[in-house]
Amino acid sequence: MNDRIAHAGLAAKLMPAEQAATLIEPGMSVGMSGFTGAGYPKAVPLALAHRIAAAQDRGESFALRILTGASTAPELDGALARAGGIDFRLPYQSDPELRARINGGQIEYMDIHLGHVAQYTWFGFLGKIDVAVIEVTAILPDGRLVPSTSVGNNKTWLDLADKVIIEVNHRQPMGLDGMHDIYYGTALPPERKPIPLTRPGDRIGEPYLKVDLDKVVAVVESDAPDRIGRFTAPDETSRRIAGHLVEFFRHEIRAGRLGEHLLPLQSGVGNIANAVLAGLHEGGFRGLTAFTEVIQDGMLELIGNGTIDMASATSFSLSPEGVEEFVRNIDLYREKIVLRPQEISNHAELVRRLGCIAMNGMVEADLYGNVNSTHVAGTSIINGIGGSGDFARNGFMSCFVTPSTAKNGAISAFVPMVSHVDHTEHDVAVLVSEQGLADLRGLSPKQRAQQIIDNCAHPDYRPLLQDYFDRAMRDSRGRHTPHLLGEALSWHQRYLETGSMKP
Ligand code: 0RQ
Repeated sequence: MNDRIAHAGLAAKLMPAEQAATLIEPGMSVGMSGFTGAGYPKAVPLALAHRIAAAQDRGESFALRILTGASTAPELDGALARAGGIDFRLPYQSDPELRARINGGQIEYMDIHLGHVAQYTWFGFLGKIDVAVIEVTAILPDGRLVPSTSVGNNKTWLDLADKVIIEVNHRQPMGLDGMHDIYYGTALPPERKPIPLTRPGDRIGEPYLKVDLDKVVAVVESDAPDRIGRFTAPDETSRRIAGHLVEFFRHEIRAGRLGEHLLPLQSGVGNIANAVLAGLHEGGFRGLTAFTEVIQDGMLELIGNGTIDMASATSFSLSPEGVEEFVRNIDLYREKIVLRPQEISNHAELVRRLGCIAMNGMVEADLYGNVNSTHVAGTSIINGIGGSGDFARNGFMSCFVTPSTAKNGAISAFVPMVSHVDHTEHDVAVLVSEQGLADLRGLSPKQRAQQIIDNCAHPDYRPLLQDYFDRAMRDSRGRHTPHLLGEALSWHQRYLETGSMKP
């Protein structure tokens, strides 16, 4: 026994990762911890990848269904994908090896709202969970688990899996103890009750995860950091996007639709989301709250400098510098951060009740405000919808941000028709690029189109979009949402054929 594994029965199940990996058989469904590169198991998946590679060298097929909270890291998604060990994966992912195999057609990938994963599993829509592999910070004397840097779907995997493997990561700071709030009150319809949370900082559950000790088949120790890359410093484009959004919030305060503390913020992943947060501090906002999924460096900074008073999330996604800062001031952050299961952090009921301001990145939007967050040219996935849909559909106001062009201007982020739809025109309130902001609330499709062309499109593409819109207004059979169907996706086709959307 050691101070991180304080339960005698579980300490007796301590074994090397290689031995634990032998408990996972081909064809199993494995629920793993991990969300945006934080709190994923680091030892067992690597050992499993070796086991799978060895089996395949012997000519035996060995692939698994891998379910997580969200994206993990090279030691999990990367290693298992490279070994050919994944045949089905859900939900959000961002590993290049895994992405290549999904887009190559070797892995079936289900892109699902992050807030739906737990209930889909409880409903039985995803089949049986054979094994849970969960990273924790420590095991208490009574067998309860101190969660790690993400909560994600861990409660669901622990509750539903037949067998449980626990990875105790000595690298995770013990100061995490007390930061989590695990709600055990969810039930299946028709027995569901209101979730008693009315403020982002409310604690409605308990700090620890519970596990049926008889199901635990192995305890493994690890000592490795979460692996998250560095964010690029905000550039001129992202600063301008942030500036437009901050100016818009001020306008909304003047119009009496927002108070000076705004409403709980949700902020997506990526460099632009990070820059928008920095813009809020520079814009002089104070006393804000966040009800979001991920705490990135930008959010941590806002908590540290007093811009944000309280943040609720399900995970961290911090650069190495962010981790240093977090560990240095963990006692402060524990007072101001609550980490919850993702079924709660992303719950439609709570997002609607709190009135979240959703701010997410996107790939492209079309003239009418439909948003594609996930696909390049309609067929290749980037990361997945993540939680953007949970917040966009249910929030007080749904904002999507993007540079007006991608790939050095060869791609316009504003196109006649999106090549894939994640968020329909009905769920999108505000679009922002470095060119400006289109407030789509209360507008008809044609009114929205003119706002998007005038305010968001890049000047290189603005005349092309206007020309398409004018001709669609003239020649389209229906004039409610005018389109030239034979031409609507021609920009994407041109990009595939010539490398540019420009004619
Ligand atoms: O690719 O790195 O190869 O150049 O997409 O784009 O501009 O760096 O922006 O980091 O904010 O990511 C939509 C992917 C934007 C992200 C997306 C290419 C571009 C680049 C990244 P390169 P940027 P960001 C909460 C919310 C869905 C999930 C979500 C995302 C790469 O925001 O995954 O919102 N969102 N979750 O070149 C072709 C276009 C493109 C394009 C950008 N129009 N066509 N490629 N790119 N626009 C968090 C969670 O749920 C966990």
